[in-house]
Amino acid sequence: MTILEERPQLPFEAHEPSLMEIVPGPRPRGIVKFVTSTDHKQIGLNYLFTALTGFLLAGLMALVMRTQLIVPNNHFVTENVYNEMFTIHGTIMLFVFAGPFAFAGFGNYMIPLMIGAPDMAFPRFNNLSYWLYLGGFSLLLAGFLTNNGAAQFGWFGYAPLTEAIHSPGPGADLWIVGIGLTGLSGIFTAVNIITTVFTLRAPGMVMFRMPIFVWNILVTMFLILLAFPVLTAAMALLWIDRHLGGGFYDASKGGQPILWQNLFWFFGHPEVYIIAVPYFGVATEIISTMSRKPVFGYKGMIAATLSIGALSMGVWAHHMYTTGAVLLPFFAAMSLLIAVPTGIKFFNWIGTMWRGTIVLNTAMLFCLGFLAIFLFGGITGVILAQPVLDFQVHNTYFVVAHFHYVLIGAVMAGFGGLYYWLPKMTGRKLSEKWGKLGFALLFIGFNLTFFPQHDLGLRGMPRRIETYNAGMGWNFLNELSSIGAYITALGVLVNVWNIFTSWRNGEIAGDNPWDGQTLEWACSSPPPDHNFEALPPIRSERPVWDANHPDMLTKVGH
Ligand code: HEM
Ligand SMILES: [Cu+2]
Repeated sequence: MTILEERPQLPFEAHEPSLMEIVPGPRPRGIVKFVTSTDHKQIGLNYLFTALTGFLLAGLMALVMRTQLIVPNNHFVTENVYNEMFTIHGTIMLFVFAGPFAFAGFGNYMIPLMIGAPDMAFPRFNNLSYWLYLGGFSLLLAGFLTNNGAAQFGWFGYAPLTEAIHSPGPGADLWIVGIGLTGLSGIFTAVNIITTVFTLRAPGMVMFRMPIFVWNILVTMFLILLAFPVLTAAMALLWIDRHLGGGFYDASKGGQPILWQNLFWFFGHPEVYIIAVPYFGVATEIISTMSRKPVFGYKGMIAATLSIGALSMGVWAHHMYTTGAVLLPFFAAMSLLIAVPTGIKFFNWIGTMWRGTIVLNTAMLFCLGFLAIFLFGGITGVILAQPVLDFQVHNTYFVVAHFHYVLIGAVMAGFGGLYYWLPKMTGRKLSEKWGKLGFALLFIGFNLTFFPQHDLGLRGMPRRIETYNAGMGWNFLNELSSIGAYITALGVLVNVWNIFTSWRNGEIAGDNPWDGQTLEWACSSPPPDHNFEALPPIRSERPVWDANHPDMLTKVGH
């Protein structure tokens, strides 16, 4: 049937309110804004602030541990307290700080700006995600207030140690629910970001013109969708075991403790990339801007990220070599394969800097720090991926050194991101003088803390011990490591102080302080509620550069 009549004009259609119409009246401020805002920028800031708080608290716990270990036979804290410390330190660092800082903090703030969107696809859902995350963080901390204290079984909570009989009391339950809530929050954020990227890109912003940071977050969000539900399920089963008489992980009831390890690491290995891949994106943006060049091998970079994502789903059992329950050659081969796309990325980063006019400011220094530290962690990773070698150093300080190199490599890029993007968020630059000092302290302190731990591992010092005897040959290296931790802490303080003072008194940044290339530099600093007054034409992956340097247009090969 064909309708011949004109569609009747309804009166309200004439001035249908535009999506971004400014609501008149006073805007919420301060705490009310913090609680109620659905603006992706405010929510991004909430995440950044909360994650940094987590970093500081977990850092304090690290200092407690390193103080305990500075001399042999020390009694600074008891064994139980030491166990609580490494469990909650690890859990907060991973679930509250390192992951959400990048994918939810920078991700929320930057993705709509980078693709020319007014906000996220589901702003209220976004607000809910933040509150779930804050709730999870609070529950993890609440464990310390209970009679038996917080959980003490390590961040990967191996069965059967987590069963009610071995870990009685609410500390372990708070840990389960706390992780569950941050996991739900991550899943919701993933749904939100994926929808935003697929549906809200500005005209001209085709997928292959999106900044690498957006691509990396997109891949990360798919990894979250694949991995986090498995973690939630594992936690739910554990809860049933503890409270409803289940026996999933309890051999005496016909269950299998190794089931926990499989479920946990099926999540836990991708988690490493859920943490790292967004920081790869941050580093790529900074390196390209500060080298004043487009990203070298843009599509190769995206392909490498996609294959890292895919491979990372198939290597979980390299955490379980010594259980005797896994097919060693398969998991070793898969693990080694991941070095290939990661290597491609390193070549692309170097290629981006190659013959560039490099601006060696604090943000860029942090990226160079990231390259060096992450590379080193990657190399010890290749060592650990060989079963014959892993059997020697499994559960020693060699492993502690390895994963801190990987994770703190990522954190370096995160600090770089703060120096790079805070001017957009606050309108003010951070002090370069304090920034460089903060970088130097962090870089030196970090290496002093963790480099000696490789040797400690080779000398047989097991991880997760609260003290050791004097005659083991471990004294000097532990002393170095603890001194390094204090220097690292000083470096963190200098950077945090710089952030807060520059927020008020820093040099005014202007819209585009770094001669940036991607869309976030086209709006004012900080951006208005609706983000953009006008968009430059988007004809390549660096529209702002093309608009500002018409003589040096990006060659578009696609
Ligand atoms: C910056 C200074 C840091 C210091 C001094 C530090 C120190 C420590 C210490 C002493 C342990 C316990 C080792 C043991 O007894 O086995 C530990 C464990 C751990 N740390 Fe850190 N850490 C730092 C930063 C980080 C960061 C940034 C992350 C993650 C992003 C992280 C993640 C972990 C994890 C996952 C564990 C394992 C916990 C467990 O065994 O269950 N750490 N750290
Ligand atoms: Cu792994």
